[in-house]
Amino acid sequence: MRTLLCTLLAAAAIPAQTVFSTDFESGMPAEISAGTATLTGVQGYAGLGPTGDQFGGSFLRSETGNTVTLTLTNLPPHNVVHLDFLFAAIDSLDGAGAYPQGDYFRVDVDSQTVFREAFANAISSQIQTYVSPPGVELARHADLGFSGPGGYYTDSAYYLGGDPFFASIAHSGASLTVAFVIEGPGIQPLNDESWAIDNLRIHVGSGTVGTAAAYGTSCGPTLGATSQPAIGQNLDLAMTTLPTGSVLAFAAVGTSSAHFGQFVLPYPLDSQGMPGCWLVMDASLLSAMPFALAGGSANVSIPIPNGVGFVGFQIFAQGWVIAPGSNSVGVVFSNGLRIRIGT
Ligand SMILES: [Ca+2]
Ligand SMILES: [Ca+2]
Ligand SMILES: [Ca+2]
Repeated sequence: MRTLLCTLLAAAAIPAQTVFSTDFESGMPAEISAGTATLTGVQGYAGLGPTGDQFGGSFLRSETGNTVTLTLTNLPPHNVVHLDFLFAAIDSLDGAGAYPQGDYFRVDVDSQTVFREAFANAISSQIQTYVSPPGVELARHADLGFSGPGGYYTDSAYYLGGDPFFASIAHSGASLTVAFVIEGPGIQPLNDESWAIDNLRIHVGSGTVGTAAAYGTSCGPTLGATSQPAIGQNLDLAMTTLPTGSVLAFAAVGTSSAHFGQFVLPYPLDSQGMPGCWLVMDASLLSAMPFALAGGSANVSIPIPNGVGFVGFQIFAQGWVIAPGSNSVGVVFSNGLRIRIGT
């Protein structure tokens, strides 16, 4: 079944591709125009980051007010770009406000600003506008080297590539320009405040926001999704309003809500002893994945393979429940769920 799913989905979308990657260990990449930024040892940042993607060796360190630009050309077809990098907020960056406050890390894609947030390290009352999602903040107000320790010179580290925002920037052109800068009214000299990036990687692919929407008619149970369908994640389905006496519950998943063999969907099951029930998908991928029954509801997690090749694909799910006495057959069907797999 998994093989079938993979085969079907792989044919449906553009595969992911890494089009640029540097850990800044082999000199300045030709694609980067660094201005006054230099390759510098990472000092106390070494080892911070998710497994396999940690600060190490050298990174590209810049004073505030200086722009670092990455230019890529001849990109393959895509509609989403993932800016994947580690970000070091070094020394006394001052957050939002007026001088010495006003230190905004800004990222422009093809000259359009896609990110501009203030970072604050110096004192706790300063305003950092960036709110990091889980897993993104690696260190905050820590002494990681450069100026200090002590005084205003604590440091912070972030895996900005792990922020879903940076993973799904709309872009489809054959060339890409990404400009990184800390700008604003608060810029100060290198040894007062600075920033750096490491493990800069650019991935392109096709990106889609996952959705799950109910359709069709139920003759008892209600099917819904409790997580967003996304590659590499479990899709969590829940059935509620189960008939009294339900003993087993199953999920069926298919690729069509229009045809099941020679039958046109939705197909009424009244003549099969299940009045008011309808078959609303073709069950071509799964016909009987069991739910866990608990009280009056039922839950199942369906793993979605981790590959951008699966993004954008549409599948259809329906629940069915064995409930003796609910009708002459003892089986009832839920509504359908139209599911689009996202990133
Ligand atoms: Ca490095
Ligand atoms: Ca420091
Ligand atoms: Ca400042």
